[in-house]
Amino acid sequence: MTTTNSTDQHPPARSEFASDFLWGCATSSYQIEGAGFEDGRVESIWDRFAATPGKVKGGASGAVACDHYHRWPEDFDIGRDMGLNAYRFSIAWPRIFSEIGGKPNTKGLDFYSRLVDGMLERGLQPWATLYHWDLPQFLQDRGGWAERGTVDAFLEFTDAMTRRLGDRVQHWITHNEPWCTSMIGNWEGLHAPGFTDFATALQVCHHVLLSHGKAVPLIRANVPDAQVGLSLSLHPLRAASSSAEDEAARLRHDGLRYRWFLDPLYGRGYPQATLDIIGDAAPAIHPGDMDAIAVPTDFLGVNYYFPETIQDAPGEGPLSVRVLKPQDAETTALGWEVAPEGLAELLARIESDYHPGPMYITENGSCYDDVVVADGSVPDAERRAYLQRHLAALRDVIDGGVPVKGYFAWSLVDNFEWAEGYGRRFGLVHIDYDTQQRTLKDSGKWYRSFLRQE
Ligand code: IFM
Repeated sequence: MTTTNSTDQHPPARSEFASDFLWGCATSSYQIEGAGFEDGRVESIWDRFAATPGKVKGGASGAVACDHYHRWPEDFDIGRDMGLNAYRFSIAWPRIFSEIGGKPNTKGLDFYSRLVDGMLERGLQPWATLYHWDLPQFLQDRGGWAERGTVDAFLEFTDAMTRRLGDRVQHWITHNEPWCTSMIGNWEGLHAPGFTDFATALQVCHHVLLSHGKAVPLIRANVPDAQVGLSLSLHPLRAASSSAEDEAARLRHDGLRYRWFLDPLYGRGYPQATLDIIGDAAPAIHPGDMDAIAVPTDFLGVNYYFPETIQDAPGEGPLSVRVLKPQDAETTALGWEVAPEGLAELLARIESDYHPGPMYITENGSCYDDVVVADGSVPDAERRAYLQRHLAALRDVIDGGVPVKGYFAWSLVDNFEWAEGYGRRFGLVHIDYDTQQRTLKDSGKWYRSFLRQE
């Protein structure tokens, strides 16, 4: 297998990808839906976190967001007109269950049923994500993902959703970015529920992976011809220098950031070198858990944004590593390095390490400070270039033999960017949060002309 670096020389064309390649955009419930407490939706951990002073920039929350709950027909029309043939969305668990052991909320089920019909009517293949971070607060109140019982609650939720939508939705993603659920939310404390305890984060991570493993057979039982996987956020990792210390630091970080997820999913258990480092912080694992986690899946979802550079930092955190900010590199408005070749490098590595079968880019995108200018357009040339260059890198790595079958741009619309609030825009469509007006950005126009081969 070879990867080339023609990314910047040879712009991508749709005709260079397989005719059945999936072209989508991705979103998530809390980030776009709004309708915070409508039709029986209960509080999520993100409502609670956002209401806690100092946690989210500008005191923002997802209570209104893009009002997608009411405006989805307009959003799906935009997606159809862009030429998408797939759409990735997530389901808000707090719309479906309001108490432990309760009955699923009919209004919540009906909403997602209408949403799926709306996608199908517009030629958008629905890709449903079951968990994109909006855990019901009542489950957090009894320990959240750190509690093993939340795995059972997730299976109840999975059962309700797959029974209701499984006649029309074949593609299911159990979890979006378990790293963020566990580590950012429970170790770094930057996301809900906002804890800063490493051992808790590792226990959360184990339960999230376990819930994935146990959900897969359930989804298969409820959904004819189900295609099931999960989406990991991954980075190619670079050592800060050629010193032995930095290379060793890179390997330690790799053990937690990459192999901690992929090794168990592909039947190798948690990496022993990482277990040796984390010692007593290791999660409680019951007999059979690792076999459950290693259940075969139909695809792997890869979310790629940027590479990470790792430096040896004795005594810093449990791993003695520091993730450096990019130096002298092109970055987005969030300070994330722009590195299309990193996408190719990452995919080639996953393929060679695990042979996971079909892979889908379930998120890739960039944040810039977009404005609507006098003529009503949104000239986001940097995002357009980001998209073009990443698609060129994707084409090259596929040509080199890596089986990627689809691409979902993050995101269809600007949205609630978690702790960053609404100041950070990732959409191909601009949202004016005062008027809820949607405006296709230049990047979205480019994606449209690419997809329609104009
Ligand atoms: O907005 C997020 C998304 O919810 C998960 N992946 C990364 C995106 C950009 O930060």
